[in-house]
Amino acid sequence: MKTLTSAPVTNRTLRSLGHELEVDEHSFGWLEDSSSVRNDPAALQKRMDENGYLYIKGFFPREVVLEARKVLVETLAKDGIFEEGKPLIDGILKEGVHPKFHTTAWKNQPAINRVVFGPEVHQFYSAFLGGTIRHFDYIWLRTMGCGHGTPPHCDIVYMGRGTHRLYTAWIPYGEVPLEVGGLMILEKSHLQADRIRNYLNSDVDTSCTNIPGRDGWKHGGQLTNNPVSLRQKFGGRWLTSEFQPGDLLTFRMDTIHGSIDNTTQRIRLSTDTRYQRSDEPVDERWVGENPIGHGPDAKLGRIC
Ligand SMILES: O=C(O)CCC(=O)C(=O)O
Ligand SMILES: [Fe+2]
Repeated sequence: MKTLTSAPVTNRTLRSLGHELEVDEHSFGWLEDSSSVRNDPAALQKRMDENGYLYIKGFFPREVVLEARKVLVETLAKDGIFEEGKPLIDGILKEGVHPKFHTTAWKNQPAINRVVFGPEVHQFYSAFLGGTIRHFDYIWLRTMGCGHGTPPHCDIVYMGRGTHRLYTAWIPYGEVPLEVGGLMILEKSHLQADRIRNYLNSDVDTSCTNIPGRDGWKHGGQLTNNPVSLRQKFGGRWLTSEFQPGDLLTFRMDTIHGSIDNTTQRIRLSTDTRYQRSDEPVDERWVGENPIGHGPDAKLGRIC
C-alpha cells in the first residue's frame, strides 16, 4: 500500500542543536509576512494575538541595516575572528572560531542605535502599544558561528521582573539563508502557555536557598535541548524565513523560539532588543548605562 507522505517544504537538511528538523509541511513552514499591515495597529494586534509574532519584511531601509553590519564586522575584526584575505563585509570566520554572543561590540555604536532605537522602531511600537514607549538599554548581539543555534526558550524567564507586555525585536544584519541559521518560532506556542506555566513563572537569576546542593542558579533558561521532540509534543510547525537585511521579527514573551544551526563559515549577525510602554514597570536588570544583566547583583535567593 502506498503511504501518504507530505511534501518537504525545503530540500535542505536543517538542524537545531544537532537534531535534524522535520521539514514536511506539518512540521516546518515560513513566517507570515505582515508588511502589508505594518501601519494598521488593530490588524497588527490581531495577528500578534493569533500568531504570537509579527514578521515585517523590509521594515528598515536596507542601507541603514547594512551600515550597521559594516560597523559590527569592523568592530568584531579587532578580535581576530575573521579569515584574512576575504572581504570583511562577508564575515567569514576563521576555522575553529565559534562565537555566539558579544557583550560589548554593540556599545556606543550610533549605526546600531540608529537601527534598534531609531524612528521606524519607535513609531511602530508606539502605535502598536498605543502610548509612549521605552526600550531596554541592553542590546543582545548574536555573532553565531558554525555550530549549534539557540535552544528553545521563552524570553520572559530572562526579563520578567517588569511588565510582561514586553516585545522582543529580532533583527538580522545581512542575509540569513537557512544554512546560516536564523530564528525559528514554534507556531502558536503562546496559546499553550498554560502547559509551561511553571517554566514561564521562573527567573534564571533566582536560586533555591533552602535546598542543599541546589543553591546554584536554577536553570539556564532553555525549555529543552531537543527542538524536534518539543515540536512533536506541542504540535504546530517550526516557522522561519530566509531573512534579508531590513527585516524585523517581533514576538511575545511567551512565544517559544530558538534558532537553526549555522552550517557555514559565515557569521550570523543579529540583535535582539526589547520594547514596552513607558508607564509600565521595567525590569531594572536591563536599563542604564551599564545594565547589571544576569551578573551577581541580579541574583535573588528564594525558598523553593
Ligand atoms: O538569535 C538567536 O539565536 C536567539 C535570539 C533570541 O532568543 C531572541 O531574539 O530572543
Ligand atoms: Fe529569546
